[in-house]
Amino acid sequence: LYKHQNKKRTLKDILLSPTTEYLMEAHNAISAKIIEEVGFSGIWASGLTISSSLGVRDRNEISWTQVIDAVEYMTDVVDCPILLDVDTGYGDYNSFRRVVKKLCQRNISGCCIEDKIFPKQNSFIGERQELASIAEFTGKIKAGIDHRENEDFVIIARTEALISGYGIDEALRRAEAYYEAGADAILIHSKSSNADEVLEFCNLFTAPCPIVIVPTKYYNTPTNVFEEAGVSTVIWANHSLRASVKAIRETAEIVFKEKSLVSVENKVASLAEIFRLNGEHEMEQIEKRYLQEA
Ligand code: SPV
Ligand code: MG
Repeated sequence: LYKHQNKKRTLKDILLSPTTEYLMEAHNAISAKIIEEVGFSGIWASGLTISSSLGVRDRNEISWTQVIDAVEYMTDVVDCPILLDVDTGYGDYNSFRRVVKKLCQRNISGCCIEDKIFPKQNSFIGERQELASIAEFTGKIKAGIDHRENEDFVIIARTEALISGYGIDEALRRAEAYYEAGADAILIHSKSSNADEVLEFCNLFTAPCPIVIVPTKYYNTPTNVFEEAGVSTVIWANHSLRASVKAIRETAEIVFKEKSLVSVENKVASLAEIFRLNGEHEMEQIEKRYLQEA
């Protein structure tokens, strides 16, 4: 009851906390629940992994209402905040303000919007992806800020300037403009295999604004380097899906080959664990209260 009032911490708390915080990817309710139970303070609802888990590309092939429907299963089962990847905002400033309104109504804690062109492509494919103009993108940020219905709702502006090969000056110019437009944090994305450009950005971006990073490609950088650079929040962006894909394939291959469950039974989650995760135990309580003997 009154679950929505029980969110442990807001996304704003996480972004503004003095120490570096970590969000981990989830793409459905069961992965969200596991991520929260493990101890993460929040969840990254990834566009890449939600799309991929539904069998489609990270190119806005599912509609934004389908994305929100998918995320609603996640918000239903966790108390920790969920940051939703809304790609480019699914259209212009007008589409984005409606998205923000609906996310607030569905109790999603915040969103991250990127400065590319609809329909987007994933940052790790293609060469020089086109960026939105600063004027257009700051208009979108402002429209989102003006239409949030919950004061704790967070809008993170993500610049793809480094991804698109425009260099550090363009990334800084954009980040400063997005901060001025009201973004609660800046996500600086990079596809470099080392953290040099992201660390340079952290050093030169002096606005009093939290910085968020996604070290998918520069995963070798020790995490304390990000902490020392003052990074607010690190997103581990796709590892739940990648872990489950590998585990499903390995299990299926063994079962297929051996025509038997014997060697996998102790390697997969127990059925009891599945019933625990789907909340089956609560029915005992609820039946006592609502299921009267005739
Ligand atoms: C996602 O997880 O969908 C992201 C991060 O946006 S990335 O895949 O690196 O673009
Ligand atoms: Mg994405």
